[in-house]
Amino acid sequence: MKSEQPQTIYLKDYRPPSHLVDRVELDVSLSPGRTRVMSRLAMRPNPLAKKAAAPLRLDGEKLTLLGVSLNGTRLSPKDYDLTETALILKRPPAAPFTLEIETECNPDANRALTGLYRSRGIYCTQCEAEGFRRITYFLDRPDVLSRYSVRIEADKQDAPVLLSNGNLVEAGDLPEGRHFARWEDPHPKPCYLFALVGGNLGVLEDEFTTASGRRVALRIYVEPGKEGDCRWAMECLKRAMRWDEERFGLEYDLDTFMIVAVSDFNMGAMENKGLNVFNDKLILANPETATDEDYEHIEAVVAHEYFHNWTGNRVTCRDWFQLCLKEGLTVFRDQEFTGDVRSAAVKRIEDVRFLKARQFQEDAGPLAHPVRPASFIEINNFYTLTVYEKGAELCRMLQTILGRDGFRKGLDLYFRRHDGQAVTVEDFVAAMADANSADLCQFMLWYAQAGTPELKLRLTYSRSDKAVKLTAEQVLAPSPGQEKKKPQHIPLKLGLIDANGDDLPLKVNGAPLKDCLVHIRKRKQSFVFGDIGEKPVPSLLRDFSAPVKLEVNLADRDLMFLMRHDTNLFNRWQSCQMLAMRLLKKAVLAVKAGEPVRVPASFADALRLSLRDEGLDAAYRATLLGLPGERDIAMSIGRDVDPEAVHAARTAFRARLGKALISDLVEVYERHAQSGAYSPDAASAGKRSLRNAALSLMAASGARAALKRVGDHFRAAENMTDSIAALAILANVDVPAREKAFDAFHKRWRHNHLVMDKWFALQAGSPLPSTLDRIAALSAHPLFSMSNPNKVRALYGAFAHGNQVRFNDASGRGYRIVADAVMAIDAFNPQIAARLAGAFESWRIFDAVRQREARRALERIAAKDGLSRDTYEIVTKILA
Ligand code: B3K
Ligand code: ZN
Repeated sequence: MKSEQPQTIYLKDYRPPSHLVDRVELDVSLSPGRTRVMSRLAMRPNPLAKKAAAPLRLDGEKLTLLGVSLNGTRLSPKDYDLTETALILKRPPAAPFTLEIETECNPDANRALTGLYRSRGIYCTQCEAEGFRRITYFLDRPDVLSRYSVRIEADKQDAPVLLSNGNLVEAGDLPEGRHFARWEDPHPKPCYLFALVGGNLGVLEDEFTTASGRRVALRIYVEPGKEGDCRWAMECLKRAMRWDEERFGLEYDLDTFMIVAVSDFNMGAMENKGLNVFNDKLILANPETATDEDYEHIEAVVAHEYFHNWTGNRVTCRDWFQLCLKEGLTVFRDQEFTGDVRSAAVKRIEDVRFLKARQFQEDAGPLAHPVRPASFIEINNFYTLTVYEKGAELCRMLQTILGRDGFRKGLDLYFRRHDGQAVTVEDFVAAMADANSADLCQFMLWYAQAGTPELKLRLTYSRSDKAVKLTAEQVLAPSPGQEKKKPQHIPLKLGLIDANGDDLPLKVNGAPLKDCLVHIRKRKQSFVFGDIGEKPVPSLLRDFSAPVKLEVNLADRDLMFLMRHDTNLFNRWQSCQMLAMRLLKKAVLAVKAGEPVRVPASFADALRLSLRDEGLDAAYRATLLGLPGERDIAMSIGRDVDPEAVHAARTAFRARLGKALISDLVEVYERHAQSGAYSPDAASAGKRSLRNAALSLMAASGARAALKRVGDHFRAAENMTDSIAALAILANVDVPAREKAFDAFHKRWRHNHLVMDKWFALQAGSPLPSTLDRIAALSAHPLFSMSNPNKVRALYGAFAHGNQVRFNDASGRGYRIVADAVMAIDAFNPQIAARLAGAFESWRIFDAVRQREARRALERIAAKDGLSRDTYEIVTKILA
């Protein structure tokens, strides 16, 4: 363990910056091992800072200081303190001043992929959250906004393309084969939005005319030769730009918008002003190499980063505790975008499925934290599902409470008030409240209290009163550091359905209920709906109107009725999931008792009806076939979980269900065969998704003919979606066709690093016991690399986060494999190591044998010498 304990930073300790930086002039001379950075800062003391004449502390890490000048006079080392993490000017002037700092850094040695580094020879930067301090000494915090002018110089052959934020104002050749470019960004920005790129890049160009008639040049830069694979991303970008104008009245504000795709990137993408940098996985697509899922993902992330231009860049965060202000809101916006350009119901289902599987898990474990955390050790650990996904749910609840127009009014006011500022969650919620004259004080608790509220609903019908009584109780379990919690404002969208499947009008005290929405504000509260002539079936939490765990007294037959009749498509799916979960948990008990697993005929019949319902679109029907996953089942059981039993139960359940539905599945499979050229559009993708879901369930039945069909499907596949669907099925079964398929796939795609990631991931995710040996072998595969985050995610990420049964193998070997990887990666890329270590977060839900093994692995990591702050924080919190 580290000798000195990493420090915790608290929201309550926020102080305004001591100084402001009005202008930043950077002169960067790129060279692989020694890049020189000259920084010229126009600074002044911050009038809002409390302490006058405070020393000026500039953050800096892994830099070599070559010189400092103040107002043109070179400083001597006695004028400043230099530490591992800062340059401190002891007596900065009280009047505005110019500070010049010359430093050197080493992009080639940078494997942490934060600051300036090289990815396959391309210079690029990643500054969020605190990477700028690895480029030069600076007030590296989001509430210091400056105008930037950036001159970049490099070897012309090595880096013919030189980019930074804003507009290109000058470029030219220099002696000795070098050249330069100068970029100016007219918009003041925090340094985390700074970006610089240099390299040999091809470009795909296009144009967009904004609603007010301004022409914007669009450019996507990528490794030469891959420009054609950027076409989809370009289309998505234009769709997103149009959508933001139409839905939120937000136009782009520079003359150019650039995206650069690189292969080594710690996350998905980054919204640097006017110069987004992307993981190439989220840009490159063609039908042969990308699946429908990849296409949809690219669409969402291109849109997300673009949307940040307003929610994040024009209005930014005061401090990193406010991260959800930009991330939750921007995720909400990208979800709405996808819902509008694809199927809204399917998108909502996908998002809720993800939220419940992953964010609820985070909320239930040792890493639980509020959407706006109150403290952290390492901010990079807080780019979490809670901040992003639950953060988006809070925005969605605001829209549900205020209505679509009300939400838009709130957002308009937010931009009117705060354009060009660095603000807080309070500012955002105040704009929402003020624009709608709404009281959102209680709503603020959603930002401060961690954990998923449990919502217990009881419904009773009184024939004599012709009334339905709904009793709601919210239970807020303690989470780390929060023992007692206050009741939250839970918007509950509901319907009452009569025997014909029609929604009954909802009346409370004789008045129609607005938006079919009740507001639960107390710990226990009841509502009475009158004028109800017969006992209805309630449809509750429609569209998942709040991120809560729903518990309700509905019988299996009610759920089946809802699966068939609910007018709310989301809730048909939700009812199906609730019922399936009940049955799967029974299946786990059966497995443990050595009894056969059963699938009630009524459940199979209900699914069959939906499967045959041509009124439902294909993508939607495919979601119904997706049963709760092993992780969902384990979480629902909650303690002393035996993952082998969960796996066996779910497998047996699918086998039974597959058998029961076999002829329908074959029929669906055959009817949805596609001919003609591949198109990534939602309707075609939906058909492939239904067809492949049918194939998967068919194969689960174990029928020989079905497995043969999988092999045929693999060989006949004309696009990556179908290939991967077949390979994913084969990955899970121990048949000779499996190895053959993986070998053939490897042979065909070994030159495409993105496709190979899929090959690694499918093997790592396989529940077969041989997977543990396979991981060891794959980690030595010539195409595997520990320093490429995509490869680490494909192999170790898919294993630790996605393979419950083998990661939690009773032998403890799964834990050991991941712990070894965490320690190896931690030595050079703490962010990636910490994220992988997070896979241990649920260790306490498993049985004692597994807990002992997990603890051992965690303690081994914690004891490692020189462990990074990132991994230290995750591992100690998980062990606490
Ligand atoms: N804002 C970036 C994430 C930065 C993560 C830093 N560790 C991408 C995004 O959410 O849009
Ligand atoms: Zn984002």
